[in-house]
Amino acid sequence: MPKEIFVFGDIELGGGTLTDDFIADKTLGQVFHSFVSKKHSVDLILNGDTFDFLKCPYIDQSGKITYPRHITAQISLAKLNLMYKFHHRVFNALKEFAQQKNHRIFFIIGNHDHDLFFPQIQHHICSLLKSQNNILFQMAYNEHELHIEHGHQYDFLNKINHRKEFMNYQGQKILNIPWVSFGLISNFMTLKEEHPFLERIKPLPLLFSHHQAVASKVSWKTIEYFSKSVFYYPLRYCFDPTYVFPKWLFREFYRRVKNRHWDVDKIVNVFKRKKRHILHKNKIYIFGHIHEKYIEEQDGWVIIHPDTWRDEYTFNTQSGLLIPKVKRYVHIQVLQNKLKWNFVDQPIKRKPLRYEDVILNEFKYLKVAQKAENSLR
Ligand SMILES: [Mn+2]
Repeated sequence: MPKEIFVFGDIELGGGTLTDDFIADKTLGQVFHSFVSKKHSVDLILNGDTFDFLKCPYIDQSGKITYPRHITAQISLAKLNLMYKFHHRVFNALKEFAQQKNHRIFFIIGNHDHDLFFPQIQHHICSLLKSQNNILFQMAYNEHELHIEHGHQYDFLNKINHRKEFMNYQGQKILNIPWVSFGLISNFMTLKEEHPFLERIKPLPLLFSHHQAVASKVSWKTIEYFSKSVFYYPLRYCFDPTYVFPKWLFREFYRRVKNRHWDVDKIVNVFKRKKRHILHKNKIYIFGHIHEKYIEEQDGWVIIHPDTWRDEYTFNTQSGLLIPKVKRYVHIQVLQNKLKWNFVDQPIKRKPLRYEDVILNEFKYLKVAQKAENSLR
């Protein structure tokens, strides 16, 4: 076997709080662990949003939970330490993998882990994984006629300014994240804490049609943030670069509020439109960002979405059941003159949950789900 490549998208490790939706520690740890003993060359690609820094709170020494919008390296480090503490099983498996000299780990940067741009964060991850030269932080992976990137650069609401990753605020270097991310941090985390389970239920429009109260809260909060961003924040915080309003969002935002359209747009279509002239250059394209399974095969190339590793459910309205989504990764073999790929699905061994039960006590079912996920297999 000359070389193998494994691709995982949207793992979204959080800080173990109400806003952490990753519970598959046992399964993911075991899967990573199964790669350790491979003697040949192996690239493990974590395709963006590996860490959910965006929804992870900052907990200070007094134990106070906040979601600061001025994100310094020190704040990101505190969040990373929380994630390490709660998901040490996953980190340990990564650490063992990284000890093998033929193995490399690529952290592809996504919109939830923009914090990976901080050199201090990269350095700290290397020290947690006790390795250095085989751990890489990149926007994309381009080897063996294989193109892998998170995909948020084709989603104009979540697109990051790659030429300006940081801003200056009161003499400190802070992250320059998209306007939507600032909005999420400052306005929607309390709602997420009130309804920590609901956001795991897909598709969102279907959930909203069943849960009018939350649907209207989201709409009102959005309208409030939008109007304040136009009429109030730029004046109130005129020296704060995190409150600058991007005018071009105006039209899109209006459309989304009107249609209650909160799912991410199909990035594949944007990608194909923008990169049409170079599509033939690679054989396989892998994206994340959209939590969906997707395969599109054309003459000589294929586009793949392997879906997310966070805890999500498909809402079956007929039966009223929430079906846990399959966790999946992409396996690629680099053979002498061709690439071979396949999906590897992890079987679901958990029982579906009843939607009616879950909305009555979301907190209870967070625990039920976590327990079920980690006691099986
Ligand atoms: Mn993303």
